[in-house]
Amino acid sequence: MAAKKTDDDHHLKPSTHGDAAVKTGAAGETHQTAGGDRPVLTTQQGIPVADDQNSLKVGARGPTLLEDFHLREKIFHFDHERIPERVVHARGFGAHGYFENYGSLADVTRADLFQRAGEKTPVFVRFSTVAGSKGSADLARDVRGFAVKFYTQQGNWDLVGNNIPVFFIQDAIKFPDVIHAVKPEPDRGFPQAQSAHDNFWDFISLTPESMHMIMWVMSDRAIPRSFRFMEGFGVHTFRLVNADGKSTFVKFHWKPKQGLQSVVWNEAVKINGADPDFHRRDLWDAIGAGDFPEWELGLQLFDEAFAEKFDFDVLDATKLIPEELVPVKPVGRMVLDRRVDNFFAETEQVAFCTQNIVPGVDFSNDPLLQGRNFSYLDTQIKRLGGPNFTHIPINAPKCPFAHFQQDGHMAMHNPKGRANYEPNSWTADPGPRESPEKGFQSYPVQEDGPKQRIRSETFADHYSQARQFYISQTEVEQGHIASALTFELSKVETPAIRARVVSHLLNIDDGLATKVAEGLRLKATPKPADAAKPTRQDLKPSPALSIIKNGPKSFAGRKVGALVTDGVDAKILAALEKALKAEGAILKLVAPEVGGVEASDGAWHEAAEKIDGGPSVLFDAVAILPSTEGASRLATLPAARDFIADAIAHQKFIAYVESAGPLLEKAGVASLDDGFVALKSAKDCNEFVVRCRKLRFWDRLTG
Ligand code: HDD
Repeated sequence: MAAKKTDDDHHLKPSTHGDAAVKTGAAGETHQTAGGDRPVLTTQQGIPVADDQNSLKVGARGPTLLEDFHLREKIFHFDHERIPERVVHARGFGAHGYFENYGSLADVTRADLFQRAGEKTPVFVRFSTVAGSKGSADLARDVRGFAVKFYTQQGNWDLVGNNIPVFFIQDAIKFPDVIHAVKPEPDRGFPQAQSAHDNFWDFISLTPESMHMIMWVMSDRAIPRSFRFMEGFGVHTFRLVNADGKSTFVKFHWKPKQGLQSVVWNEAVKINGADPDFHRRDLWDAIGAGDFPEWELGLQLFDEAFAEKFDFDVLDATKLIPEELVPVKPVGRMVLDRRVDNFFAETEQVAFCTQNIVPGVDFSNDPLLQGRNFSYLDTQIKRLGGPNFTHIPINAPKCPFAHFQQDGHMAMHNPKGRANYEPNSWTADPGPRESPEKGFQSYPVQEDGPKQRIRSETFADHYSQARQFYISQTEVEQGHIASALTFELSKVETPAIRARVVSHLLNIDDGLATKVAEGLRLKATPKPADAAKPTRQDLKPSPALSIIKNGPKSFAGRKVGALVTDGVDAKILAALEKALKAEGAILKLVAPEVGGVEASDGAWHEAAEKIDGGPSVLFDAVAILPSTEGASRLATLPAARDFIADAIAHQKFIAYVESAGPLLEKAGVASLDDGFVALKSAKDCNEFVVRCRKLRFWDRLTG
């Protein structure tokens, strides 16, 4: 493929990223054109290519010659295109944006990005699933990674979080075990991107510390509607340190301005088939349409005194601090406003490291965090091929930097001059020197104790917060947790493992354990698992932990799929589109043929999807708008009937016109509940949009 002529173009011009050393040589403009504006195709060495269609042969049907350097280079390069995928979080999607600071946080931190109101710091964010490989589907039931790289004026700060505020394990030494257990089983190499198998649940059932996290991953948090509608959490307790050296503990939160939203499991399974790229496409489309997603960064700040008296250990990553106890203080907003130009260069090569912190931020002794600080640097060397991965533009700081690390594979920042060590006594070009005033200072925490492999007693309560999470959910959400556990354990082939998991659930909530035991048809209820500490029954529900209680106030950023045919009522279509636009939502037309339909006024409307490729699972709500004739035609198409049947089963709001009758009947609609809205006028279209703000008509499930 011919290279585009852009500033970043490595094929045409030496790289201009960051370092003067690489700009030397040619002025950078190609001196050859193939006609018009198109540059001549060259080899990587810049040699113009005359024929890119045929290899060099002896005669028309003779052997290919080894001297064909263009053929050899082209195939050699292709052979080396792949780099190892991430050992976890392999499937991800990134975007650029900025963090805008609300006001000075100088009282708690000297971190430069938090000093001045309104200051913007560039960021790159990568969202991901954990277990699946690079080509797996987006809607796996899984934790989502939420990794943010802040390019601050004092270096890169990576906040490598998840969309769940707690973790499976308390000590990094168990990370390879939990990941081995969830990944495809080693003998058979499956299942892909799924926790519903024996190895995972075997490990979990033998690891009671995972129970709180299990409540989260069996909840709707693990099947988000989109990256845009999920929270992010730094998980660990970190420290903030101010200019006077005073330390404050902190937990980081990202709150989506768009509100929280998830899909239901039956929908997730179908989305994976209909559009395995559902999440990445959503982010790509939203940013492309100028509907930039936004999150507020919030801090939970607390001191040693709070940490001492809190019911749980703040160093235990399987615990959270309820927001009702320590409120989340909003300190800035992050806006994602730019797509990547090149997926590989940016999303694939970005290297997050928890060890990347800036002056004013510091670690805590959380043993999970301490282990992570080794793992991320180590894995980047394997993945990106050497110690110079910071020379890759997406990983390079955007502030001035100067150090004596040198050479290695693919070194791009090569200092000039003689000095490559310090101290040195050269006067001409001595290079950088350390600065006790400006440089990073570790918080001088006093540590003392015997060297030992031990888990603190304060980490021993594995069930109380799991229970607190469960009782904080709405009835609908509790039902989803029970169904998810039942589904997953039904895929487990070993009955003893199923029973062992239920024995833990008995320590969390009797009702939940009973539902799951019945769902599995366990012959006998197991004894509750031995618990190091009894489950506390007195923890109050924390409403902040429910998705449904924290839904959006508007339907903005959501999508309605309208099933249309020739003869669609032009007035209704226009009114619906207008009402959705006013709300900030989008209307997509789904038609029997992708070419489109002719509306009642003779106007032509192109379709976004042919019915087979646009099932209702891809939309937040649907509108059934065929003409009478169209409805009869659609009634013969299984995809059209499924469109409606699924929308009903997934508790979606459904707008319809009277002429849709024959289709609704064929789709098995027996009675129209309050989730259906008849569209007769523009007013009805507005009413439909207002109803959609609730996202789902949950009463259809419980009523
Ligand atoms: Fe991790 C990737 C988040 C525990 C070792 N992790 C990775 C990514 C995210 C997280 C979001 C993807 C980054 C990207 O998009 O490139 N990980 C977490 C969170 C954890 C956590 C929130 C617990 C609080 N991780 C964890 C432990 C270890 C690792 C305990 C090892 C001891 N994680 C890695 C890794 C990865 C990684 C092997 C794989 C690819 C990468 O780092 O760059 O180093």
